[in-house]
Amino acid sequence: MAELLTSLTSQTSPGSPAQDRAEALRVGEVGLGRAQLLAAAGAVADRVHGAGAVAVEATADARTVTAIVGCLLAGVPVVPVPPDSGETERAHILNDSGAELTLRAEDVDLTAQGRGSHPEPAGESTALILYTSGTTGAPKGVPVTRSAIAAGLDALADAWSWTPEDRLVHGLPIFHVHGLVLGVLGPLRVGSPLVHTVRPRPAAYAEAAQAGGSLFFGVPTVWSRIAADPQSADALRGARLLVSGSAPLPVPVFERLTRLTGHQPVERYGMTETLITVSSRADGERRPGQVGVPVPGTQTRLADDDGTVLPHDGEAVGELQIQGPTVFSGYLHRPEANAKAFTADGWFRTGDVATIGADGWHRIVGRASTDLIKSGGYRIGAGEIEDVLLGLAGVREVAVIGVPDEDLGERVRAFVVADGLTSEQVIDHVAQRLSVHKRPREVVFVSELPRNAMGKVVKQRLR
Ligand code: MCA
Ligand code: AMP
Repeated sequence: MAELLTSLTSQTSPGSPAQDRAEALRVGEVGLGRAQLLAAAGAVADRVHGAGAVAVEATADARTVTAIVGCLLAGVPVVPVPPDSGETERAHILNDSGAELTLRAEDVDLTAQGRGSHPEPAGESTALILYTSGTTGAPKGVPVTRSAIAAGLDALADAWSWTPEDRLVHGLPIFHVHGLVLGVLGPLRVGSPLVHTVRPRPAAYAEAAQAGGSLFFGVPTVWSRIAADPQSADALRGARLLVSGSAPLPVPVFERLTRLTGHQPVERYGMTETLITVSSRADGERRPGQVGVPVPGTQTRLADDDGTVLPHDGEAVGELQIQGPTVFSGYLHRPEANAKAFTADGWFRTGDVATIGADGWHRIVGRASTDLIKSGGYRIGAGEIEDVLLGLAGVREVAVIGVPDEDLGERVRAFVVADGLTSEQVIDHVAQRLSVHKRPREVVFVSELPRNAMGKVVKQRLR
C-alpha cells in the first residue's frame, strides 16, 4: 500500500532545506523539523526492526512521538502505555500484547540518524495495539491496521477539509485514537504541522491560536472548560475549525462556544474499534446534539434487540452498527468477545444507541450498557474497577456507576459494602493499580446493594 505517514516519508529525496527545517512537530517546548524527525525516528526503526511488538511509555514528549514513528517506520506494532496506569493495568497491557521491549522518552536521541529507509509494510499489518475498557474485566487489546488508519485519516481530511495549510493544535493523551491516531499520525499523513500543548488547558489553546493554530481538537471537557473561560475562547476566533469528540458535546457548551469563538464546533463520533466513522463536515451544516453523517467509505445502520434492521427516520432508536475500511477485525486473544462484537452478517456492534434521520444525520442517544462510563472522554469499565476493589481486604460487595458531571460528562462513583475502610483507602487502592481517571471520585458506603430476584445488582436503583 501507499505509505502510512505519507507527508513525513514520501519525499524520497530531502525537501528544500527550508521545508525540512520548518517545524513539523512541537510538543511543549521541543520542536522538530521533518528531516530531524525522520532521521531520529529512523534510528529507532533500526533498533526495533524485527520485534513482534514494542511498548511505548506514552508521555506527551517529542521523544515519545519519535519512538512511535520509528516503530511505525520499521513496521513494528506499537503498544502505547498510559504513563499513569497503575501496576495491575500496566502488567496486563504488557503481558497481553506480548510487547518485547518498552521504549521510554529517555531511550530516544533526537539527534540520531537512521541508517536508511525501511520498506513499507503491508496495509493489513498491525500498526497499533490500543487497550480499551469493556463492561467487564481487564481492558481488551484492539489491533489497528495500517490500512484502517490510512482510510480513517483520509476520510477525515475530506470531511474537515484538512490540508498541509492547517496547523493542528491539541493537548490530548497520545495513547488513544483521539490524541494519537487523529492527533499525531493525522498531521504526519496530511502534512499539517502539529502543536501538542502537553495538557489541553484553555490558556495553552489560546496561545497556540495566537501563534497561528488553525485546527483544534478537544474532548467535551476541554471545550466546556474553554467555554467557561471567555478570554481563551475569544483567542480561538482566528481558528479555522474546532472539532469535538470522544463523548457527547452538551448542547449548552456547543452554543456557548459558538457565541464566544464565532465557530460552530464540528462534532464527530467514533470508537477505538472503528476509528472515527461519523462526523459533521467543515463545508456543511453543524447541528448541536447531533454527530453528523458517515464519513466517506463507512456504512451505518440501526438494529433492535433481536437484530431487526430499523428505518432511518429520525425516530427509531436502536443499536448503531458499523461497516467499513476503518473497522477492526477483532480483539486480541478474545474469541468470546469477538463472537458478540459482530453480527452474523459482519457488522460491528458499537453498543451505542442512536437514531439516524432520513437525511443521514446521526444522534447518539446513549449506551446500551450502564457498565461503560465516559469521564473526561476516557472510556472506563465499571467491571474493571469492581474487580480491583473486590481484592481490597474488608470489601464485601461493590458496584461502580457513572453519575452525570458538569465538567467530565460522567464521574466514577463506587458503592461499597465494607468493614472499617475509609474513602481514601478505597480510592488509593484503585489509584495504585489502574489509571488516574479510573479512580472513584466518590465512595458511598452502604449496608447492602439493591438486587433483583436473581440476585443481580440493579444499578439503575443506585442512580
Ligand atoms: C483525578 N484526580 C483525582 C481523581 N481523579 N484526585 C483524587 N481522586 C480522584 N478520583 C486528579 C487528577 O490526577 C488531576 O491531578 C486532578 O485531579 C484534576 O483531574 P481532572 O479533573 O481529571 O482534570 P484533568 O487531569 O485536567 O483531566 C481532564 C482532561 C482529561 C484533560 C479532559 O480527562 C483528558 O485528557 N481526557 C482526554 C481523554 C481522551 O483523549 N479520550 C479519547 C479516547 P493533577 O492535576 O495533579 O494531575 S479515544 C476515543 O474516544 C475515540 C475513538 C474518539 O471518539 O475520539
Ligand atoms: P473509545 O473507545 O474510548 O473511543 O470510546 C468510544 C465511545 O465513546 C463510543 O462508543 C461512544 O459511546 C463515545 N463517543 C465517542 N464520540 C462520541 C460523540 N461525539 N458523542 C457521543 N458519544 C461519543
